[in-house]
Amino acid sequence: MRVLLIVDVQNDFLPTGALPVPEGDAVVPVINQLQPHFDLVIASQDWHPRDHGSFADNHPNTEPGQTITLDGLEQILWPVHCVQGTKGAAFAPGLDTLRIEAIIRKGMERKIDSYSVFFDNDHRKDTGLGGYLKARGTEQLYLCGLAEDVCVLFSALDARNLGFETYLVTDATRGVDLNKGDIDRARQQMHDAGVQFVESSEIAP
Ligand code: VGL
Ligand code: ZN
Repeated sequence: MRVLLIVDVQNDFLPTGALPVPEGDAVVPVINQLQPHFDLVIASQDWHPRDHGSFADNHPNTEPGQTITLDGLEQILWPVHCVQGTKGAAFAPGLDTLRIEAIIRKGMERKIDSYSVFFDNDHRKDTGLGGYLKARGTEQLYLCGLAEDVCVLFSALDARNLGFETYLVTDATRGVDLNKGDIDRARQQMHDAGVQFVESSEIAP
């Protein structure tokens, strides 16, 4: 059973969005081409309440990019993004959603962020995705989407910890690179954790 997990391909992560990922829109046609080659397609959405603690706007005298302590945990502050029900939180235009069998929404708890699609950033709460994927007989898990050095990274690391044979589709993801080198460091971390790298042409020739 080969599964594709499409991470956070949402308007706010496109180059014109609130938290722009450079070339983020380039992943859409690649992901559409990939989908028919999988037994199961799952997607996630970053889905924050407007008063979410990861928004700089919700803390006086702060700017996006700054780090604060949120409920005892280090938290990078971001621009307001992916607010529940807004256009920014919707899937990117052109993303083929018909084959998506389950959608996991995350980041709904005000006092904790959730980069990984499996757990929040302190592993307090399980989204259930790991159990779902195991129940569905997942053998190989392929990740794609946005952002490579944030939500894709943490999802891939958790996937390895949960024992999945994990792949990153390298041309179906893009990173923010908030601090220069973040994307390279993310790749290194994934490599060290046993994530394998593939190109879409190896899956969908
Ligand atoms: C993400 C920053 C904040 C992501 C979500 O989807 O990579 N990045 N929230
Ligand atoms: Zn977010």
